[in-house]
Amino acid sequence: MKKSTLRIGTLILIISASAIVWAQKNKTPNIIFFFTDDQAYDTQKAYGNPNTKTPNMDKLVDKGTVFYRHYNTTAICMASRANVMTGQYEYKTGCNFNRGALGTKQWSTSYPILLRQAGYRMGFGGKFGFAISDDGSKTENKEGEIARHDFDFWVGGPGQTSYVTSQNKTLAKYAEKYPHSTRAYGAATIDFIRESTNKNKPFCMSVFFKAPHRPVKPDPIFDNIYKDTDFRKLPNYGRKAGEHLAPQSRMGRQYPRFFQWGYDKEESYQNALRKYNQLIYGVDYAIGMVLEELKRLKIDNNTVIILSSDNGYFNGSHGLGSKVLPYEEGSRVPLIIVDPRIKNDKKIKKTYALSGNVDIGATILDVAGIKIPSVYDGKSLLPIINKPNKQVRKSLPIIQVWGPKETHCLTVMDEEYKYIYWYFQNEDEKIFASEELFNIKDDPYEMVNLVEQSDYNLQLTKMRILYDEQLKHWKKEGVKRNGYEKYVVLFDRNIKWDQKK
Ligand SMILES: [Ca+2]
Repeated sequence: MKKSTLRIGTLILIISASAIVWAQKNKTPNIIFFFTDDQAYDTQKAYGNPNTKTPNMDKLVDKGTVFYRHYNTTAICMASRANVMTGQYEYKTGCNFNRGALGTKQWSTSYPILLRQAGYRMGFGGKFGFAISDDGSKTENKEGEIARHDFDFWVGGPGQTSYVTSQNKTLAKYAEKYPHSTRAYGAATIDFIRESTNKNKPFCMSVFFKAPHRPVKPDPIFDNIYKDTDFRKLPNYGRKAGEHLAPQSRMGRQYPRFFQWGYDKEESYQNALRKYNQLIYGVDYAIGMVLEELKRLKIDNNTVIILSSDNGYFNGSHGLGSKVLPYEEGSRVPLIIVDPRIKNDKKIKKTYALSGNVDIGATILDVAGIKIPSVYDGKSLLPIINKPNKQVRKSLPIIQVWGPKETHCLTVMDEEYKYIYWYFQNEDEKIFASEELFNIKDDPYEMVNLVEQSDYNLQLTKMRILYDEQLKHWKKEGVKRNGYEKYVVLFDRNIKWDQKK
């Protein structure tokens, strides 16, 4: 009797254990999206910088897929954040600092709303970065105030937020242990994960770090990390390496910032790079806190992790500082996706397939098993992770209509080339509308404009066609508010300047 009871007991144990394994295998995956602010691609060893220390981001690289040609379709905070959440280009969101808020219609199909409807527990931390309203107002300093009601857990803040934890209302309770906000976001994420697992619900956490955005105030506990490091310079560093670029590219705040932010002198360059990378080290530490917790809770095998940034950073490339412009250092950023559901040996480790910030929202929906709305410009990147040499898009735009009008331009890229059209003219100063064509594969630092080289006529024609198609899409689907309508004329290559004026 005793023996058979034992056998039945063992059998039950085996059955229930396999049921748990089965359930875990088929369980809805959790999602953690780490989003940094102003992190250039050149900030990790995986992207070619030997001087950087990012041990936890390196772990993501080891387990995930590294996207080498990932771009922000608008390379500045507010617009980029709206792109990421809605899966739509800026001319469809109508949202940028000096243009206006995101409409409620666009927000209604954002990934946070759709995942929550599908039963996910939704968390948000950090700089939300845009307002949501239909009255066209920018609602300064109210970013996130409407969105917070669409999340189950909220440690977000309006405006730029603060590196001082106690100065962020929603984060203040972490201030004693973590006085610098970067680590506090790690601690808050851990709390959210614990709450969600206790409730037995799949979760999606978006951690929008403030770092490494200015002010230059890294966590002092990491002051020693780079104190002896001398950062190398990219081949396109310095003012001379910008002389061949369109004059319009020098007409915004990016140009004086080369001097203002100290990239011109060796000592101040090193100091700027040390502090900038120290801010990223703080993010790396917070990511490490979260990874450890996932492992401890044994949910790391069912949690998809995405790491990216809202725009790049010039750090002196082409004699520029800051972001905004469509050149590589301004618009290209890291993207790493870890999907532990795919076996390591089958996973694509790195890809040169073109991807954009609009693809992140679409990918998150796909991970959650939710149909991607037809209004999305973004495509799921999961097929790329699963199949070598797979592409999900043939072209990608970069939209620049922020700041001084002189710097406004539209860019298109395909798998090899980048084409930029600068519409602005000032005949008195001999500035004319111009085009730039770069072969990103052979010339990743954009040192040779191929427009005047007859050998590249065919490629130029091809890129002009792609450009015209993009503008047609703008005309057809762009919002009719916040001043976006006029660009279908301004950016038209075939309309003369006199008619544009
Ligand atoms: Ca930013």
